[in-house]
Amino acid sequence: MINDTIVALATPNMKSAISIIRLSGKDSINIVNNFTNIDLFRVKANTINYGFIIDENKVKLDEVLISVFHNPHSFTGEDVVEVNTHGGINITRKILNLFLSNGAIMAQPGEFSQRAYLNNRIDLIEVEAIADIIDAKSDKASALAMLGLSKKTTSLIDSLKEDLVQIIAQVEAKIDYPEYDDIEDISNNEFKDYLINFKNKIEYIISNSKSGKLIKNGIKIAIVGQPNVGKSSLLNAFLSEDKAIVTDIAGTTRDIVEADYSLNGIDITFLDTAGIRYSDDIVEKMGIKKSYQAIEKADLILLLLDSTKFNIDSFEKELIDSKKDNLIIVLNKSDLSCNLDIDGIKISALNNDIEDLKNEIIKRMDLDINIDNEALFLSNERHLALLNQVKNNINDAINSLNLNMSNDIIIEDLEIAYNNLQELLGNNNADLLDELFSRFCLGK
Ligand SMILES: Nc1nc2c(ncn2[C@@H]2O[C@H](COP(=O)(O)OP(=O)(O)OP(=O)(O)O)[C@@H](O)[C@H]2O)c(=O)[nH]1
Ligand SMILES: [Mg+2]
Repeated sequence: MINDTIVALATPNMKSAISIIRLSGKDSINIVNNFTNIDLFRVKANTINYGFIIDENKVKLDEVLISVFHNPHSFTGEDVVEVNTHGGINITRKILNLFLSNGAIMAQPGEFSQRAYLNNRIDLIEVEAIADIIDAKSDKASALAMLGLSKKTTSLIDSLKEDLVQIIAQVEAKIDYPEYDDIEDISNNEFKDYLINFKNKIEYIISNSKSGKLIKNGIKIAIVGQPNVGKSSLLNAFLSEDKAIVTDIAGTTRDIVEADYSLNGIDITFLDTAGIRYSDDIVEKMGIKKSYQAIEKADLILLLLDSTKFNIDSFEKELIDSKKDNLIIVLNKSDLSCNLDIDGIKISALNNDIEDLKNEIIKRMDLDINIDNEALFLSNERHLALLNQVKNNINDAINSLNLNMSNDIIIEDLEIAYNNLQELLGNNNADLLDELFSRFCLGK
């Protein structure tokens, strides 16, 4: 199997309070044991032990804490040693080099997790959950990743596989032992009901996954409109700080002002844009071009209108028509007189009166997501693609059933569906594994 002992920094390569150097592999205890006063072959597993790292010349390099984890009870399933050193860049590198020149080799990014997977300590869903936890930028994104780590996603897939096996077994029994009366025979209609039920479950998960993706990736909201309608004021009202420059001069914002915000635990990136109008000014024109690009890349557009005006512009009309599914019309300056006869959310950015708009965003983007409920979210594109394939496989089976095709053909569709579910948990597709593990940082 895997013979090498790998080593890497498990903490960032920068000055910090402590650094952790992690080794995994059959020589890891031996390698570190040669350079410490602690007898690592005798210490209790999973405990942390005080001592020193001492080099070949008997020079004490650092005062450290060392933990030993015996296979298979470690993250990788191999013998693992973790050395907590002081977090100086030089001393950490020195100790790392000591292990590298005495039997350990440098780990590739993700190699610790890869070994955990290859040693059956974790399945692919957990591998991805670890990457997601590291990447998570909001509370909900972390909670979502934890679902993957707590095996909830794995047990969901397992239960779907079990359902499918039950269905396949019943049909197989019908084909193989038609003469046995005691095998419960299922009618085509019953069979179809099973399949439809199963498909509904898959569709439910797919629809929930929309929320999962939102939680994981966050959303981009572009604030657009004519100059001086209060776009930058609105951005500042959300953030409760003077992030963007606000003046009563039309054309103040020339570039995109980007800011992070959290609404209901969901990560939001606001894009405050240059006011859209006809302009001869080269710089302003470039800014307006960027405003249109922001419109295209946004998940949601807040079209800000000045409610004291009497009518709207043609570009605003076009935007409302072409983007109606992901656009909210916002009537700003509602503290003044409202002359615009158009439906929208009334706010006053100047007075921080924006609660109604926050609620509308939550409603429109379905941000009221409760992670604690039993609904499962698959936020990962790979999972979703496979689940969609499963859905198609089941549809094929239902169609074959409707056409009175033979049970063998139907079973074939169901077996493909089963394999797709299996692939969610991991197969031996080497490209996929390389791609997945390379997303990790060194030492993970
Ligand atoms: N009365 C009132 N004035 C507002 C409100 N929001 C913004 N303003 C004023 O409108 C003017 C323009 O505000 P900005 O936030 O700079 O407008 P903008 O849309 O970013 O403008 P550009 O960057 O030029 O496109 C400023 O004088 C603000 O104080 C509001 O809700 N009520
Ligand atoms: Mg502005």
